[in-house]
Amino acid sequence: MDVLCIEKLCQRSQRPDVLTTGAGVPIGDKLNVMTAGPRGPLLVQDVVFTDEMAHFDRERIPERVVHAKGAGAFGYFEVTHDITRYCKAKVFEHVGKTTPIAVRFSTVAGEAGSADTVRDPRGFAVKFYTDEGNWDLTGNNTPIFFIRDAMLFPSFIHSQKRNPQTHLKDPDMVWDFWSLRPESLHQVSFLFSDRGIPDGHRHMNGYGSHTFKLVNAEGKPVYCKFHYKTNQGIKNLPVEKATQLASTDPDYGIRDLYNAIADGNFPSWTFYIQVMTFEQAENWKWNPFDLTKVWSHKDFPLIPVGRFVLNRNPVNYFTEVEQLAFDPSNMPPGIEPSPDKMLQGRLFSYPDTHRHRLGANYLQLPVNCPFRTRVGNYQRDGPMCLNDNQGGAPNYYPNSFSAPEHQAHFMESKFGVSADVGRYNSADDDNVTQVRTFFTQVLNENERERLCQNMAGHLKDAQLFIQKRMVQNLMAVHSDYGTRVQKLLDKYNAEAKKNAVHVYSRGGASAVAAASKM
Ligand code: HDE
Repeated sequence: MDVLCIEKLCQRSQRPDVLTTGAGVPIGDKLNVMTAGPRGPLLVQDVVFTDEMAHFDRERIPERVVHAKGAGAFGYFEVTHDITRYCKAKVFEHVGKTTPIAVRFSTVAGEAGSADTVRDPRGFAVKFYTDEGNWDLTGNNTPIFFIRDAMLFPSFIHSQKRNPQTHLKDPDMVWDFWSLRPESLHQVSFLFSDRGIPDGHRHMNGYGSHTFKLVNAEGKPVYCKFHYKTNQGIKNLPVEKATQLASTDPDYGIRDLYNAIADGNFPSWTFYIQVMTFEQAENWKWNPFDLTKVWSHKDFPLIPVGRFVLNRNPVNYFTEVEQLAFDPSNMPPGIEPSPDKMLQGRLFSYPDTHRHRLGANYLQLPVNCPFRTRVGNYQRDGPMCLNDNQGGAPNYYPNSFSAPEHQAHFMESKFGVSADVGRYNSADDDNVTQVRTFFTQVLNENERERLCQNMAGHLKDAQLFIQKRMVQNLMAVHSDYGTRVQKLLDKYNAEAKKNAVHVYSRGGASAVAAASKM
């Protein structure tokens, strides 16, 4: 039963202009508390007041541990090209088919009130409400990521957030982690390039980033990557403009998206896949499941699939955006995970965080519920059960009565694994070749110069031994990269010495380390 059934049962006897308590009881006075005499004190029996205040006291739910600041919108996905030879998922069933979607754009490291125009990757998460349940493509605006092993994610995020002692952002922590983990070089280079500060959310591409598996109706699998290219054109903010907007219009990204949709200027993206056969994966020069690597478009050309359009703003931010919960493990038949260690780690993390942030029945919330299909299972009860809890249907399986049965034709594809179980160190899995290509071939000379300036302008605030280690890593990519950044650092360091500038929270991370040795 869909959650809206409860709404349908409502009699709605109250007129819309009548102010009520949360329990629907009409209120006579909502401007003055009930007191003994004009000067007080208050009475406990003022339930109009306590009803209001107790709810207010509970208004905040935990913000997302990452990607806390975001903007959401709704629209549709339309198939423009047939890819049924690769994938049996109904969302790609035939050209012309449309599926409703929800999209949330976000920054990563800042809190819910932080500025939209900071240098940070952008989240680009798409929920497809398909006929076969929800498909969540929870991607970013970059085709790669900082790490390739899920074990490192909490530490990586801690290094980007606040120092545990000073509660300040700490360049020592940021660059200490990055320089100790050179697999981050590719994403760090992308981040400090012009694309590190997109101009709002409409002018950037999105990527599923991971390698996924597509399976066709014959059960034949291929590996795939998802790309969504902006039809508005790529636009980035110059550093000075971004810095200025961070103080004058910190919600620039939300505002830009909301106003464009409100004005009927609906943003859209063209959706592509890249495909790699299992045989190609066996013979590829890199691990095809390494999230710090891209698949060259020359070897694995983009195949057009469709487009998506955002044409509706949220009616209520909290219910439709704050409570919107993406989960990479939501995959309809025909779309499956690859062995990518990062993707596999995410399959656990997202539903886990939603159960904490929104509650065990978060999938019943209207914005999360798979409203294009019917949920039939044996899960029952739990806090805030919003629907009919599947009525009197059997709550155990198997059973001898009329109830949902699993269907063999929806089984995941089989795949072979014969390997020794272990904790495999992937730290040195070629961290430089693709970064070199990015530096020398993807960027032009002006872009290279800005990348070095942006990076040095931030790295200068880390301690010298960390700067040195980072520059060594850049040298391994290309001597020009390392030399340029070092030159800029030399200038900054000389100035800092002259002016005896005590930068940032230096001492924070080291003070914590010192304290732990006491
Ligand atoms: Fe996330 N990430 N992530 N992430 N991520 C979350 O889920 C996590 C990763 C991404 O608009 C959290 O609901 C782990 C890659 C987006 O609501 C959390 C790992 C990519 C969003 C989480 C990653 C992403 C999140 C925090 C490594 C791009 C916002 C709150 C193993 C491909 C979605 C939440 C939205 C949010 C965990 C890495 C994208 C904690 C463990 C790689 C767009 O579950």
